[in-house]
This record gives sequence, structure tokens and C-alpha cells, in this order.
Amino acid sequence: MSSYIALFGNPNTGKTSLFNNLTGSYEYVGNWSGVTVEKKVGVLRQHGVPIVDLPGIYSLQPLSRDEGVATDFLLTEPCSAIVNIVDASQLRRNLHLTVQLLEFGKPLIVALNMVDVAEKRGVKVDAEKLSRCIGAPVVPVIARTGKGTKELVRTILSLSERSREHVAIDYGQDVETAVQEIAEQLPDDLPAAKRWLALQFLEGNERIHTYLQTYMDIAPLIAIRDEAQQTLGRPLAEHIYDARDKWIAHAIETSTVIFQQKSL
Ligand code: GDP
Ligand code: K
Ligand code: MG
Repeated sequence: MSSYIALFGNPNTGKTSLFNNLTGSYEYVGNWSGVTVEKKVGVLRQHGVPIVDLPGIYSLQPLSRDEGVATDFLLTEPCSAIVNIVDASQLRRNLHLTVQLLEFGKPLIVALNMVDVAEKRGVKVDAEKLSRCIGAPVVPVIARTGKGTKELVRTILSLSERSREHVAIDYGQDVETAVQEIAEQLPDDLPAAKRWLALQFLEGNERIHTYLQTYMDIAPLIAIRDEAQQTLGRPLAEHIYDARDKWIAHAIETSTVIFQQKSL
């Protein structure tokens, strides 16, 4: 079975536009893992690599059935690389998904879209600097016109397993200890990075909870989570969100220039 390139992004970031650029007219529609939501599968033009367009999501923590499709994809389908389309004019919100995808541990490339919208608001994103901040390639595109698609494809095809050294967020001692303890309990043959599974579990991702239950007795994991939460004195999900948000704010500060007052 060939391995997919998976297209992830927030809703309305230009995913479908990019998908159409990448696949030309070869796409078709199919059913995804028994869920009624449709996925779109196509083939990367001239290269024969299957690429799948997933429903738009803000986080891997499913708030709806649609959102669960994306997490299920990561857990059940072979995926060789992730293309994460990011709205340059909404970086602060978009990068929360990016962080979770980086933690998943597969080669990831950011397609930086809506650069024109960002510039109209007086924000210029330095793709090089953003790339260094997150430890993954960032390619500017204009999904609506197809600009940047060639460079994006070149980068996708040159991604290798060695591209996995993403920058990792430090969540502080309490969470990091819990992550390590959970990782030690997880079986070795799971298809996802242990750190990612542990963090998603600690955040309360229901899909991960159910998934791990099919592999093991999760009572010890729940005990680790409850203890961490007690030590922390606040909801783990909140703490993890805030740590990411702080990290994202710093990445944005480092990689963007504001060149005129944003009109309100
Ligand atoms: P999706 O919801 O993520 O699949 O996004 P779509 O591909 O449907 O695009 C959402 C809207 O953004 C459409 O109106 C697109 O024409 C528009 N769009 C896509 N890319 C760009 C871009 O780079 N700049 C601008 N200004 N609009 C874009
Ligand atoms: K749309
Ligand atoms: Mg779409």
C-alpha cells in the first residue's frame, strides 16, 4: 500500500485550492474509514504520489465528527509526509495545529498561504526565519493562483525521514515528567511518536484515549495524568495550550515584520 501525503490545515486556509493545484484533474472522492465525512484523494501531478485532502480543523482534539477524521487518519493510514497549509494572516491561531502536527513526528512542510492578505494588513512573514523557528521547511504559496506550487512539490519530494528533527516545545517539568512516564508505558509498535501520543492523551484527546484502550490497560496512564494535573493545580489542556501559545507568539515575533499600523 502506498503512503499518502496528507494535507492538513485550518478551515478556509486555501486547502482545496492547493489540493487542486497539486493534483490537477485526477482527484476523486471516497469514503474515509467508515466515517460519513468525505475525504478527497488525488495524485500529485506528474509524480504519481497519492495525496489526501482532510477536513479543515483547528486542533487534533476533535470537537466534532469531522474533526475526528483528521486524527483518525494519523492513527490508521500510512502517511509519508504532512503538508500543513497555514494562513499567514492568522498565524497565531493556525500554528496551534502546526505544533501538534510537528509533534506527530512525520516529515512536515508548511505551505504558507494568504501572504497577500497578511501584507494588506501590514504583516510580512519571513519564511526562512519561520522555518528555523519550527524546524521544518516553509514554502510561500498563493493557492488561489498556483504560485509557489512548483517549489512546494520540489520540497515535498525532497523530504526524507531525516527531516524529522522538529523543534520541540518544553511544557515544563510536571508535564514533561508525565510525558516521559506515559511514553515508557506505551508499546513500541505504535504508528505514532510516543511523545505525541502522550501529549494528546494528557490534553484529553478522546480519540487517543479510545485508541490506546485498544492496545493496553490505560489505568496507569490515567493515574499519571491525574497526578500531573494535581501537581500542576490547573487543567492540563489549558497549561499545554498556554505553553504552545507562548511558543507561537515568540515564533511570530521572530519571523514577522509589522510595517504599517493595522487598520481596525
Ligand atoms: P479551504 O476551505 O481551506 O479548502 O480553502 P479554499 O481553497 O476553499 O479557499 C478559501 C478561500 O480563500 C477561497 O475564496 C479562495 O479563493 C481564497 N484563497 C485561497 N488562497 C488564497 C490566497 O493565497 N490569497 C487570497 N487572497 N485568497 C486565497
Ligand atoms: K472554503
Ligand atoms: Mg476546502
